[in-house]
Amino acid sequence: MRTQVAIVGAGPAGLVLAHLLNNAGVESVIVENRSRNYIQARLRAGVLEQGTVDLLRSSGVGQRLDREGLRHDGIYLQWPGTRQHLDFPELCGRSVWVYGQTEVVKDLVAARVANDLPLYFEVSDTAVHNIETDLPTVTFTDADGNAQTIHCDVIAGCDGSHGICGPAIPASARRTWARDYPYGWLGVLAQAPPSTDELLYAWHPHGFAMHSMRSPSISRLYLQVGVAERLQDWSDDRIWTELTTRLAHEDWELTTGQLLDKSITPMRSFVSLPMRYGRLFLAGDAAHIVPPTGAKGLNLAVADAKLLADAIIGSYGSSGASLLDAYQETALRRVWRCMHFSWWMTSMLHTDGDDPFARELQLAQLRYLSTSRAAAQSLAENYTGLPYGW
Ligand code: RFL
Ligand code: PHB
Repeated sequence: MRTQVAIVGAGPAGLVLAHLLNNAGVESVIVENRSRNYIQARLRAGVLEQGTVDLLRSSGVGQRLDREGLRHDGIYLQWPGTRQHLDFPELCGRSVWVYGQTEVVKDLVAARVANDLPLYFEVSDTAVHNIETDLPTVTFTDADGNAQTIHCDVIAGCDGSHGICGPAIPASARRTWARDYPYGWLGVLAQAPPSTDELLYAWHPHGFAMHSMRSPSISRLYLQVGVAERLQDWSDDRIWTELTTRLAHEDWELTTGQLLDKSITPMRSFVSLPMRYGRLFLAGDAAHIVPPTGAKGLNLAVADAKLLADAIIGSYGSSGASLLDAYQETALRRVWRCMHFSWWMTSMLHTDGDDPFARELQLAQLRYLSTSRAAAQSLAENYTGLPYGW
């Protein structure tokens, strides 16, 4: 088959890119190796920046987000004895929305299917070819076992951190930057009304804990655990006891409930360049990963997709190749800002061994955030997301 843009991966990056291209009349084909049910159920991020929400709305997929998304005007930072609220609209004029990544994916897939646009699920053997030429192709085996070839102008590698597009760039042309953390997050989804009106990030001598939510009846909670921890060693009772201890605050109670899902995610900061090699462009987790503490992974994937969509649309119009040529440099400004913010939030909130010096620095930083408007403002503008074009 022939299309203008072949997109590998139907995560937020690939789906947003395809949606924006379609709005501008640019054709694309998406190939995804998982099933529709799988990608619509995979539990991941939960916080949308103001810019992500504005983009989804203005591009025509914001109706359910408007109905069901929960606007949040701040977060709580907590450490023993103190629960500090940061008021985002007051600090920086912006907010965030709690609306699960699964919901964003469902809305974008529904829009694509409703318009009868090509989206192949359950493909295998995806490979990219001739990326250094003007005639790149993507080959794959479709769900019925038929070998397929897509001829295109541009390949968008939106296939996440375990995809095939990044590794298709010759190793001699690649450079990576990485930081692995000696801990991960044990995440649970609970049938329990949220016990807090805002997301709560808590420093505790036992390790970080956080209280988030998905709806008025479903809570999402996380515990810092060691990298080697195994899920089978965490009974539901042990999880609730530890959450209750780490999130404890005077005159406040954590509502417990049935656990609907449990998982452990390792934490990593990672950048792999180039984001462009010939006619192959990488977007989202395919090029960079952040630890979840700053709630940036999904938003960064959407920001890349927006930038790449504008560049590809421009390449068919009067601006020619200039935006495509600028893509990596423009994207990287936001990527490294988010790398720093996510690393900083992570380092401030997670305990790392029993280092008393590190612990006092973390508490000094938290106290500073609660007393200095300048410090709080910096957190607020990064958390709610810098405007596009920044
Ligand atoms: P995605 O969402 O991983 O989508 C990539 C898609 O590509 C498909 N794919 C292929 N398709 C065809 N052929 C191949 N060879 C393919 N290889 C892969 C995959 O099946 C998938 O559908 O990347 P994208 O679009 O860049 O979006 C990025 C976000 O998903 C990611 O940054 C965040 O979800 C990160 N993240 C979290 N971020 C937060 O802000 N808060 C969180 O709580 C949070 N939890 C998480 C996370 C990421 C996780 N991963 C990647 C393991 C929890 C997990 C488990
Ligand atoms: C979530 O709701 O899953 C969530 C929220 C904020 C984060 C990370 C995850 O920083």
